[in-house]
Amino acid sequence: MANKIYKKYRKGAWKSARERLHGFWAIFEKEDTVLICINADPDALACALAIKRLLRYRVKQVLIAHPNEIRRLNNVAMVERLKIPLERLGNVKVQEFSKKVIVDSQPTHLPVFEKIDFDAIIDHHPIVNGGYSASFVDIRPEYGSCSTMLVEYLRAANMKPSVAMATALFYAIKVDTQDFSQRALLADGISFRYLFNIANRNLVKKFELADMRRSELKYFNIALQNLKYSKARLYTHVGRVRSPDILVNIADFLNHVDKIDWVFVSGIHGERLVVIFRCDGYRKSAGKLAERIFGALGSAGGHKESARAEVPLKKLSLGDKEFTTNTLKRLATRHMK
Ligand SMILES: [Mn+2]
Repeated sequence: MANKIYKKYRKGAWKSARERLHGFWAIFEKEDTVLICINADPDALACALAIKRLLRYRVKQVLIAHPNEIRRLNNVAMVERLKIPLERLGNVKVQEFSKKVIVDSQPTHLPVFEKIDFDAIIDHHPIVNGGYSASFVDIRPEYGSCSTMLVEYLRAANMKPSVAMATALFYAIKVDTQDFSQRALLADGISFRYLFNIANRNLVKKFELADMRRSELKYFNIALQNLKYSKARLYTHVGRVRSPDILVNIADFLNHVDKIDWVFVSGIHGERLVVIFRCDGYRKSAGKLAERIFGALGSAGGHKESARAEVPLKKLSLGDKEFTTNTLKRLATRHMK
């Protein structure tokens, strides 16, 4: 029986979400131990939770594994606050699992995935070179998020997501569609609306906000101490930083100040000077200015309202002079009226 269904569905010609769901279920047996492989980002994490839910009571065991270290603080916040059970793929004996599923990714995306013989692939990325031999393949590249696809599976199965799962799926759709400013289908909107009433949106806000370490607050002190104001422009050099991301946080913070046209924040990371640019993007282009100032020395560019430059320190020919906020100001204004 199971075999018959499996054959019927393996071609991928499903008439409805229900048929697709049954096609997916048909490849599993009660004794199966299932490994779900993800490249851990919010969408993949949410999808893995949803698949785990779909397979509850249908298989013996489900484990979610990821090869990448989760570094992004927003994603760490999501995993910790939702208590998402995860294993590092390197610590898992892949061969001991009777079924392997990959979600929000494809076997060709990572060398570690290429070595695994997957039974099911569910994804929304463009098909790289097709022809996967998995029993069940559901790839819909037009979807804004893979979580939208999984919401369709859950609804077809009449499984209402828990608050935690709904929160994960809701956040995933927000992230992958960049709050619906990126490619998205009506289907993404429908899933989003469905989750809206179930998800904890305060928690979602917390995931979105959590992008700084407590140990990095000291850089704000330095930035404010070194802050220089002139002609509706703010300049500050923060000195050596552990991660250049904090310079972005500081620039975004200073960009909240009223009547400021430009914000310039610099810092040193490794052997490089990193400069973050902010402006209103109206009749100005941060990207172009960054290029004019630093284009010849290193990498520089961005958008109208935000830009970034990274320059090897030795290219700045500072001699034994230290880089300061005044140096930053001089460099910036050299190319401004
Ligand atoms: Mn995705």
